[in-house]
Amino acid sequence: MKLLSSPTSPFVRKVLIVLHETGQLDDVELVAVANTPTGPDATVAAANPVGKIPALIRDDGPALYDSRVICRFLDHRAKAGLYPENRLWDVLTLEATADGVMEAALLMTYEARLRPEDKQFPDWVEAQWTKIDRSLTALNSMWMSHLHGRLDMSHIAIAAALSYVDLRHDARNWRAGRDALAAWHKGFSERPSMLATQPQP
Ligand SMILES: N[C@@H](CCC(=O)N[C@@H](CS)C(=O)NCC(=O)O)C(=O)O
Repeated sequence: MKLLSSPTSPFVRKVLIVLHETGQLDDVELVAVANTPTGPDATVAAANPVGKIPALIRDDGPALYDSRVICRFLDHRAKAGLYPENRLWDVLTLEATADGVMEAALLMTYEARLRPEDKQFPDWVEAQWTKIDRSLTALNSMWMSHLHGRLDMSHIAIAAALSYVDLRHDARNWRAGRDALAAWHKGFSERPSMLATQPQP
């Protein structure tokens, strides 16, 4: 299989962490692409009509896309149990929260990097940050016992999201007032799967 990827995409990192954690790294060739909304990559568009990475090109079926679909497919393939039946709705909701954080953080990055300076809209950027802020507060206040439980997909997604906020929006200091989440992230970041997938900007 081929994974259309980029070294700093948090959505790609989710998939890479899953590949490491489930022992499937050797089954996938990474194909690096440069793909943005204003500079789309033709290979990506051919695999995923929505034009986003990650996309997983398989030998025996159509390409899979959206990190949530790919992660679930890889979990199923390895029978890894990252989506445990008895906690499924919590896991999926937390994965959606992590993806929402990544999406808002990525839109902030695009606004600063891709939109001409005279067209940038600070209120809109702040509105994206509000989504992240609220989500991290919810994780810190409601979900720490889940995060300290047995590894599941939500842990991986949340770790990838927090690390992306560190990479692009470090100045926002998300750890302030969120000691529990910060300590969890520090511990999780020491996993071999996290160390091996650190972004190389
Ligand atoms: N919901 C998608 C989001 C993927 C995404 O936004 N990927 C970014 C790179 S980090 C991308 O390819 N953006 C190009 C675009 O928006 O056109 C997923 O989970 O895979």
